[in-house]
Amino acid sequence: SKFDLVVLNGVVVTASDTSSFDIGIKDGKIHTLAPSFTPEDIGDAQVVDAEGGMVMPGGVDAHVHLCQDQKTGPLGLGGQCADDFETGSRSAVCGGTTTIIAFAKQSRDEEDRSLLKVVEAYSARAEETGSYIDYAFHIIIVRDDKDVLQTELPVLVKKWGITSCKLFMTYKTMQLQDYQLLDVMLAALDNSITTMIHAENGDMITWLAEKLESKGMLAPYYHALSRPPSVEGEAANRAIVLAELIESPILFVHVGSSASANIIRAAQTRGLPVFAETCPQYLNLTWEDLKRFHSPDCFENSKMICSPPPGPDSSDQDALYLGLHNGTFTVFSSDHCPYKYNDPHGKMAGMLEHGPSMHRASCEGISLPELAKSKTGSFKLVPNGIPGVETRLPLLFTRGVTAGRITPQKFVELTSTNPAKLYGLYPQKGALLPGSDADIVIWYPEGGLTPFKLTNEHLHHNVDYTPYEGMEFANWPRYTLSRGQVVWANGKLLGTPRDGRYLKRGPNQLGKGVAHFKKDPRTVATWVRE
Ligand code: DUC
Ligand code: ZN
Ligand code: ZN
Ligand code: ZN
Repeated sequence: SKFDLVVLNGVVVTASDTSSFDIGIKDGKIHTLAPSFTPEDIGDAQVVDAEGGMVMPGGVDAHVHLCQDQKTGPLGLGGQCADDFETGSRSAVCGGTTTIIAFAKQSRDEEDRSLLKVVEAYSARAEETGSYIDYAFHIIIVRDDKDVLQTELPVLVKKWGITSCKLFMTYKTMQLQDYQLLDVMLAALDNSITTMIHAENGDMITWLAEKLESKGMLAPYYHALSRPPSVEGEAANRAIVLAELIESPILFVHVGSSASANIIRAAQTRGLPVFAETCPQYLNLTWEDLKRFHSPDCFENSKMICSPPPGPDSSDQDALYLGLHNGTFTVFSSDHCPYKYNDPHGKMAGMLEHGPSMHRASCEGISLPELAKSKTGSFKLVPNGIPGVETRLPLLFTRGVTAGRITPQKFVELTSTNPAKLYGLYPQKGALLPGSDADIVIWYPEGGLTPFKLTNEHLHHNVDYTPYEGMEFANWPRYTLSRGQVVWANGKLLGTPRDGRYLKRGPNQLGKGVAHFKKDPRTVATWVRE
């Protein structure tokens, strides 16, 4: 017949429009959108009836950590990601996400000089288990070997389609100084690679953490106090100044505070190509969540440690929702950074140094200054990160779309279309155009799902908790289609880890800003390459 599969009776939502359409899929791609198919159109195609539910391009989650081990952990200070490509992609697809971009990470070890070797090793990890959905890589660069940048960046782009790198302004084992940031950013720019920045002032954090430690303030809550919003704001401002100097686009990942969002918005208002990402934890958690479990000092609160931390109170959440609405934020990603709680390579790494757990100690009345002396545990040793690849879409749907804070179109733009454009996957991904991959998420129609309270048992990651335990969800992806196959339906996983393919990406399609139009011979960007 004309189509392999048809999606009927859906309210199709794209980044620009909402309209009732039937969708015909052929050979894994979108073939036709029409107001209503006739029986002849449908023929013997497989039918998915959306029953009036919203039908959107599948989620593109451009920020997930998978298979990062002790050496290459997101922090570089230990910790082992609980999810590999199989379990991470499984969790993603059950939450409506059909594309993930994960981080291949260089370390400071000499054997990691070659970025190509780093990527090859990471790719082998993905191939070992396979992935339920299509996947791509970013590269994290922590050294500025000029020879490597010169010879290997072009190969990363051409051979691997890796067109984005992440640079860190904090963490001893990853932090680049301003000089190095300029070096790598310029090399990236010359290869049309988008620079993603982890903007936190590493020296401020080290200084504050030492002060807290000397006072015995080691409980998980103090992680946030070691990283007040100005830590992020200062680094964001500095990175913008560096990027403007060489007229480089720049993208801020995991923006957690209004301090940083305001600085980013001011730069955007000046016409600079500054892009930003925020994540579920910053819209749904505050400093108070670091005191939520058991007792304020209990180590169990380390479940909520992530960097940057969420803002002190809900005023930052309101500011970030505003930023989603008004365009400050280009993309909304999970920053899925999966550590188990009850695992010596997970959150418990924060208290392994000596004997009894901080949990027991704090709950048995041993004072924290005493613990500090015995070095039982400390927020400084806890791997930073929380899981969220599966809850990303339903959380934003419930608290953003259902609550009326953002439109359905904005939801699609932030979770699918813009990440596809920003990371060079559009219109293969992030769109429902004829010829696009038939990656589709279909929501329950209104009243089709009774709102429910989430528990970790609902989820498909390999983590032993969710930060959103007990939160009420108004909707959940009912069907997920990946390249035309129904891989998730009514709570059942139908796909396999052999379904996903590696994606080579192109350059950022969101533009370079007005700064690039003035070719003044006095500007650094003009003479620096001569
Ligand atoms: N950066 C991330 O991107 N994720 C978790 C921790 C971090 O520092
Ligand atoms: Zn980061
Ligand atoms: Zn306790
Ligand atoms: Zn991350």
